[in-house]
Amino acid sequence: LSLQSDLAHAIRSGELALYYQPKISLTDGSLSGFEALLRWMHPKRGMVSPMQFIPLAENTELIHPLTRWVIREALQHVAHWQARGRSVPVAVNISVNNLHDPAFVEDLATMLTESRMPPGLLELEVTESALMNHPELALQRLNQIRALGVVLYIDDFGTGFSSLAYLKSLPVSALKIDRVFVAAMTEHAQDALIVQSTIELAHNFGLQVIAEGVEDYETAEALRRLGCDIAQGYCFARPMPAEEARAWQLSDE
Ligand code: G
Ligand code: G
Ligand code: MN
Ligand code: NA
Repeated sequence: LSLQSDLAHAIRSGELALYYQPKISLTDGSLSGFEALLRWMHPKRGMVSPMQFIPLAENTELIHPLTRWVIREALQHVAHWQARGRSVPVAVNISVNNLHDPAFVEDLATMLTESRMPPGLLELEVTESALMNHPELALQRLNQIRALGVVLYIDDFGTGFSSLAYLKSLPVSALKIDRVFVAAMTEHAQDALIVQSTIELAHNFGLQVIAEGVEDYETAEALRRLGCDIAQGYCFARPMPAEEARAWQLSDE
């Protein structure tokens, strides 16, 4: 009856799906990859948001099989697209519990080997607050993951409390600016300044910047002028099923 016991069943019974949201290069408008976002088609409740069930999974051991399912599924889509001539990186969100799991890195290596995909086509997003929960362990795990060739991003950047010294030590390729700042940047000068300083900070550290939650062209254009590298949001496309994501790739060629 509970959502929690339903979730254990959902992982085995095909009720879960990954939706893909395009990430667009602000330099030339090309497709730079997708973020995979988990969806649960519950037989009775309809679509349940990950905001409801990820916390449930995190409070139980379910987050471990769940994240592994997501990574395998994403790698299968990457392989499917590559067989059709297109190498598209996919970013998967992982949770703080995955970083604390001693078996995670080894299992990740196994999943990559089994997929036969270049590890650089898999990107993992870790929120800034997840890192700060246990900074030294997180750093150690991120180094191990990076050594596999997987690309790392800090998600929801600007809402956690990482120090510059810590940030400098992380083996990440990009910062994703949290959408609360992006959404408000054309209306509020302070948010625009936060976005601008984040872009400068990231570039000074040799990192790329991805803006999320870009809902209109005015914001996309403001971000482009500030030198933001990549944007993602409803202005370009909503998260979509894998087959539609394939059609999107074709329209970009
Ligand atoms: O698409 P959106 O509303 O649905 O996602 C809501 C939240 O759920 C976001 O914070 C997103 O990062 C998170 N989320 C989406 N898919 C996954 C996933 O596969 N794993 C984890 N850990 N979080 C996810
Ligand atoms: O927390 P994370 O950044 O992983 O999650 C991304 C979340 O943002 C998902 O819930 C996704 O569906 C949502 N999202 C993607 N584009 C937009 C947008 O343009 N506006 C808003 N409000 N949400 C978005
Ligand atoms: Mn994310
Ligand atoms: Na985010």
